[in-house]
Amino acid sequence: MLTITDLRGTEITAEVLESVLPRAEVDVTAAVETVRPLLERVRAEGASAVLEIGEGFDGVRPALLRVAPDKLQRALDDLDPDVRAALEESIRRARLVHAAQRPADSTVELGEGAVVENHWLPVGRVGLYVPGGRAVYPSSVVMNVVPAQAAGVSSLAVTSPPQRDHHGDPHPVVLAACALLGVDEVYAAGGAQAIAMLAYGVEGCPGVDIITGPGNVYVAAAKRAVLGTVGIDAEAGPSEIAVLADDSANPAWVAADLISQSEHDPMAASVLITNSAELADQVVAEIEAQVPGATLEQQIRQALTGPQSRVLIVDDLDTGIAVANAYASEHLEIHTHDNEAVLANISNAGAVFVGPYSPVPLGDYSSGSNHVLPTSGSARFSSGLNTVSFLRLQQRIRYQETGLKELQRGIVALAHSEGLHAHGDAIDIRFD
Ligand code: HSO
Ligand code: ZN
Repeated sequence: MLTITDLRGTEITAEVLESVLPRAEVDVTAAVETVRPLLERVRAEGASAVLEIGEGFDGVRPALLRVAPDKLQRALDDLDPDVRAALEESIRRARLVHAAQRPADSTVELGEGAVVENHWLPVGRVGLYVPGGRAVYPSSVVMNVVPAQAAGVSSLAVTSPPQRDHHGDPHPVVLAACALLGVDEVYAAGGAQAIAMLAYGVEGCPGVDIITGPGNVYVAAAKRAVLGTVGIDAEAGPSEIAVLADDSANPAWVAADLISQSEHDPMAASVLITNSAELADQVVAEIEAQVPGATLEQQIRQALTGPQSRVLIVDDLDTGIAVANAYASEHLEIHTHDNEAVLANISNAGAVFVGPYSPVPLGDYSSGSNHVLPTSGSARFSSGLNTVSFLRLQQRIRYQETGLKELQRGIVALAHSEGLHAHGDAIDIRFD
C-alpha cells in the first residue's frame, strides 16, 4: 500500500521532490471567516456565549464553565494505575529536559559604564487548548504544560470540549493529566469559542498572553484570528515521519514506525528514504503484513496510500540526506551503518530519532523531548514547543555618564543622517 518511487539516476530538485512528495494542505483561511462571528460574539457577550455556542456544537452544556477542582482529583483517583505511573515518568523526564532549555541571563560589558543585560522573563498567563474529539491525548497535555511550567509561567488555564458521555465535563483522562501536572484551572469549553474565551477573557477566566495546543481546523482558524491579541504556537499540520535508512536497518521495525504515525490522521505522511532497493521492498512487504487487523486499519491504509506517503529509493546516503533536509519532516528517524555521520549532516527536522532504539513513539510519550513539533516543512525555520516558547527576552540597558559620553558624537551623527535631530538633541542635552 506504500508506493515505491525509484529516484536513482534522477537529479532531485525542489520541483521533483514536490511532485513525488506533495504535502497535505488544510485550508485554514476559509475557516477564519466562519469563526469570526463566533469570536466577536464571545468578545461581546462573554461566558454565556461560550456556553451557548458550545451547546450548539457539542450537544451538551456543562453546569459550570470552570471544572470544579474536586473533579480533577476524582479523575486522577480513577485513572488506571499503569497509565498514571507512565504519565508520571513522562512528566519527570520532560521536566528534566525542559528545565535544561532555560537560557541563562547574560550581562555584556561594552565599555566603561556601558552594560547591556539579556534577561529572560516568562509570559504571565498561558491558555492550553486540548482537543476532545477523535483524539484525546493526555500526552499532549504534558507536552504543552511542562514547557510553560519550566519557563516559570505562573498562571495556566486548560480548556477542553465538554463531553456528552461525561455530563459536560472534559474527558476524564484530560482532567487526570491536569491534576498530575498541578494544573487546577480547567474549563469545559472547546472550538473557536474556547479560543475566544482565552484570548479576550470572560467572567471567571481572565485573558491569557499565549495560547498553545492542537485542534481542528476551526480551532486553528480561531487561533490565527486572535494572533496579535495574544501569541500562539505554530499551526500543526498532519503528522509526518521520515525514515532515512540503509541496508543495516531492520525492515520490520522501520515498517512499524512508519505505520505508527499514519494512525494519527488519514492525511499523515509516512516516508522512507533509502539507498537500498532491497530494504525498500522488505519494508513494503512488512507493511502489507503488519497493517491488516490494526485497530485503526482504515485510517492507516488511507494515510499510507495517500500521495503524501512514499518510499523513495535514492542513489546514495548523501542524496538521502539532501532529500531529508529538503523535505524537513516533523520527525526523522536514522537507521544506518553510521548514524552519527548522517546526523552531523541533518539540518532540517523537527526532531531527530537516532538509531533503532529511538523510535518516534518513544518521543511521542516518554523520552523527555517534546512531541509538539514543526510540520509541513516549517522545521526549516521553526522549533518544536519548548521552554523558550513561553519566555520573552527583555534587554536591560544600563549606561552611565562615561559610557554615553563615549558614544555621543556617533549617535548624533547617525541621528542627523536619518534627519532625526530631536534624537541627537536628547543625547546632547545631557552634556551641554
Ligand atoms: N506523534 C504526534 C503526537 C502524539 N502521538 C500524541 C501520540 N500521541 C505528533 O505528531
Ligand atoms: Zn504520535
